[in-house]
Amino acid sequence: MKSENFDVIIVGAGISGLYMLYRMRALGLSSQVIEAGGGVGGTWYWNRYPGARCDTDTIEYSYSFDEALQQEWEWPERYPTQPEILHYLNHVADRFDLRKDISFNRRVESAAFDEKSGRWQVGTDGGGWLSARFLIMATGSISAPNIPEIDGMESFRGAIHHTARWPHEGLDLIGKRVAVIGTGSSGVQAIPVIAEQATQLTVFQRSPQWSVPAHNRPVDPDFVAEIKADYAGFRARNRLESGAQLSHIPANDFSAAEISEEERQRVLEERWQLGGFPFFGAFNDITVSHESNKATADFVRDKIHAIVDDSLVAEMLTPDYTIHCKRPVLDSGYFESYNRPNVSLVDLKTTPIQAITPAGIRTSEADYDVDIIVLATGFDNMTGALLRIDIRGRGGLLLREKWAEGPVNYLGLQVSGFPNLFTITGPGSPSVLTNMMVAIEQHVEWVTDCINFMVSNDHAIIEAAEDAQVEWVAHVNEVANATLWVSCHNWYQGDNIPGKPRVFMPLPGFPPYVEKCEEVVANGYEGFVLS
Ligand code: N01
Repeated sequence: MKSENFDVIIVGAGISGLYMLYRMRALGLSSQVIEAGGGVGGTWYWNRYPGARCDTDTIEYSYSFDEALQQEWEWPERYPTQPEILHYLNHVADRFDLRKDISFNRRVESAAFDEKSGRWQVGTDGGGWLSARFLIMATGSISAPNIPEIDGMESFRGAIHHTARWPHEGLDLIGKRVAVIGTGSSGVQAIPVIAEQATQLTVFQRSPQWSVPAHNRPVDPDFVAEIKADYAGFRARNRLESGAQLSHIPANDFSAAEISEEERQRVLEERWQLGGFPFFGAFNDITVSHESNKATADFVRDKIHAIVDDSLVAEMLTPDYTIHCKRPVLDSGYFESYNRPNVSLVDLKTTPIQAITPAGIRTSEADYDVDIIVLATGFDNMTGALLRIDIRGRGGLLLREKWAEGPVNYLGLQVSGFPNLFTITGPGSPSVLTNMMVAIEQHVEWVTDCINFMVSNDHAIIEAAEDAQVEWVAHVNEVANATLWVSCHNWYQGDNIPGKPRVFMPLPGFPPYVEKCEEVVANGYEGFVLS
């Protein structure tokens, strides 16, 4: 039987976990990935809802660590579909022979630091214990589904499916009456596809979205050839020059305040035609300037009203908060769906859901009979996947207690009192405000260098210092508070989860963050205690 004692345990076989395993192996460390799912892929293994697709261009939503890998892989379209990304991640697992060190269908339920041995004891749902010197939480920022508690849910005669737990065998929606609750990225992607299949689709909207067209299209082979001629250069520019944004097309270098109304409209229309995240870069200050933000929002408001035939429905679909404050959403025919005769919209702000009944959904105003309810209700983001595990550090301190008032850590990488435990793209790091691929690679590489340093220098323990952590949390708050991201209800601040402490979790600004991480290392792991 395989030993259950390792140098490194990695939780999760998604994009982070796979790359972490590859790096740990290269250091010659015995490593094991524990994965709850039946295959690799993390978010792309679980999120199989109709229309699921990434909203970052394929050319940059892929690993950059291996030149041959990035040269050989061909993506067919501008944005990859969920099956294509899963295919890619399976290819990576095979190409680097990663599966032999991954334990599938095994969920980590607990992890406790043993102060005597300086090792982590990890408990899984299959029973038994594993132990390791280093514990790396590659559990994903957006992976713990949010299943709302609605009265009567268990009484529903039909089926209820969360978008992130979609049946692997698919779901036949032809001829069905379908309800979708939630209009975030998942709902907005699923709605146009479901609308084409279902007899009747009723969308239950709590907050409207400033969605912009994705403009998906086949990739241009000339463009790809040009990138691949210097892929390393393209990646480097993406990482630091354009700040690991969700598009390689940089923002314009002016504010709305600097140009005339006519020029604003021209620039916004040009960006609208580009589609996707470049739209939000029409001005260089949409996340900090009310003027640029309002000009952009007004433009999208007009677009929504131009697309949606029924002006009352268009009004219901138009947000009243700052644009780009909630995580931006891209769509392919979302607003157009509401012009279909089989699609209707229910505004939960004016008519909240009261219960799920055996026949469907009851709001304060009406009963809606449906066959299938789709919960596109998102996730307990950034902290959920970590806090659903019983993680105990020094003295048995529970991470859940340490984070009772919100997540605290140093660099988004380590929590004081939890030695040798690393979080990949944890709260307090740029993570979800960037192209996740870039943020993940940067974290995996930093952790690899750190572990290599420890092993080479005979250090047993690394742990975030409490004072460095306090300073870091204050820094994250200060940076976030200077932006418009704190001006609305969004999941960056945990607003979507009842009772979750309201703390802005990701850190805006990738290049300064990378600089800080490098400076910490250059100063001998400043802010960490090594022993
Ligand atoms: O989740 P969300 P998601 N009753 O939290 C509503 C990434 N992603 O799965 O806004 C009724 O954004 C909630 O309302 P409100 C991306 O980073 C990327 O869509 O909280 N409604 C909201 O409308 C994204 O941001 C891709 O008021 C309830 C919706 O449900 C993140 O994942 C694709 C409710 C949830 O939206 C999460 O996206 C998919 C309740 N009790 C996801 N609770 C791409 O790459 C919540 N809602 C394209």
